[in-house]
Amino acid sequence: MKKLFTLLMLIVLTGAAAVGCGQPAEAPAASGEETYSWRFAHEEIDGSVQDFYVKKFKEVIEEKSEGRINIEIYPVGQIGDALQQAEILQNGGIEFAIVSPGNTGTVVPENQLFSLHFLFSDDMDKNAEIFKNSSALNEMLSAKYLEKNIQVLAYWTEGAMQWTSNKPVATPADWQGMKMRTMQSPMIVAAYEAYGANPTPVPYMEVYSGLQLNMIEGQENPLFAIEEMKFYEVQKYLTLASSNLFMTTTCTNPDFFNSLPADIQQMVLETVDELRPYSFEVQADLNGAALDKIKEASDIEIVELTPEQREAFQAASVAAYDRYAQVVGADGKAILDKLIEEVAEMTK
Ligand code: 6CS
Repeated sequence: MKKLFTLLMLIVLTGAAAVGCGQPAEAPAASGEETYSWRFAHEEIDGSVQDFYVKKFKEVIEEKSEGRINIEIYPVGQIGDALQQAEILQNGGIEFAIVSPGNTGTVVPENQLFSLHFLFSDDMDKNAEIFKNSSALNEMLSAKYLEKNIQVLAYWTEGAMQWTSNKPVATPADWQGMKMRTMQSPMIVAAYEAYGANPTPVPYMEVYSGLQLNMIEGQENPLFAIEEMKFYEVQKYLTLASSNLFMTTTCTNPDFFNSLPADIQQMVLETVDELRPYSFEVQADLNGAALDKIKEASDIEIVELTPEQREAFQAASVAAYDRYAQVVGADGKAILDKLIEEVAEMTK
């Protein structure tokens, strides 16, 4: 059924593109007076980090191009769920999408290194440097995406992951047997199995009802998502774990991108580059405001982990690193090893 939906959307969107895209048949060096109409899909709702990011992309590139480029935005649900959006991007039915590793570990298995806990720095300035300059990400991992017909333009984060649950969680043993909701990448499941939890993937739009009906007892997300999806209404504890980063990527379809004139390609790359600091500001603002909003709106108990408690989780998370190497294989292991080396270098 899901595959059929993706196929139908692809036929509809590809048909629309043929009529409205205004793309030149061959890729000239400069774009002249050509106009462009591109579709940009993301995985979240109005007011979210991705919503802000994509609206900013639209604003910047439409202005840069003096109105010759027009961006049409599709939030989650309009052309399927996050995985279906990624599949439509692969097949050329849309030109751009925000593609999160948490949703696409079955498409690009190597991207599941982002599910590993305590991989990046707690210092977001350092992380900004890593995302921009890491060759493990921008060369090795991006090559894996390209093999699947997805071109990554930027790796970025929507903030640190925090946990909500029905039972207090301050040690790995507290996760024992808990029915934890995760996104669909298999390695996220493995990351929580390393703590003894009983994780199960559930689509984003079904998490609230799953928690409400007690079919699941806990979940991870950045604070802005916990607030805007109102998970705090149906959970008793919020643990400020910052165990890992919610990572995402700005992606394009490579065949489409390569068909663009050089000056238009350059405009896209510049826009993505200009949005790097913006992505960090937006996540900091939304996540910063969310905690106060959650406290005002509920009596959810906030648990702050001590450094020693975080160290205990870090020690337990090592099992998931071993599992990543087994599941993803030698290429994935080489990317992870290189990334660990680069993170150590850039954070010393
Ligand atoms: O937990 C999820 O499934 C989702 N969380 C966020 C913050 N964005 C989209 C994603 O699918």
